Amino acid sequence: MLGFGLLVSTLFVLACTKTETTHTPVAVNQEAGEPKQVVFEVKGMTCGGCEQAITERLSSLDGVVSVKADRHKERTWVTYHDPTIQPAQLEKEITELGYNAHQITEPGLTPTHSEPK
Ligand SMILES: [Cu+2]
Repeated sequence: MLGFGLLVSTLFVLACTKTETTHTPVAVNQEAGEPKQVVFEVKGMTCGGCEQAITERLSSLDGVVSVKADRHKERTWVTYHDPTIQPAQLEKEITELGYNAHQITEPGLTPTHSEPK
């Protein structure tokens, strides 16, 4: 009993000490990669249902963190975990739903009204 109590308190002290001393901000491997964002130009979305279809389809995929589809801007933004899923597969998924998707490299792009050129 005494030994057990001592052991528990020792562990408790050790745990406290450890929390106090290891306060160095070191990069932690939380997931298998940092979340990245990719933008697709998606043509063919005509209503809110289209946006929802794309959002639901991509959201159901492993490695996808968040999806935002905008039919007016003809864009779909996807936040994903890099090694788990690749932009090429995301593009393929959107295409399989019947839309014309192309990955574009314009980070932070938020056009107001984009007419087809
Ligand atoms: Cu629609």
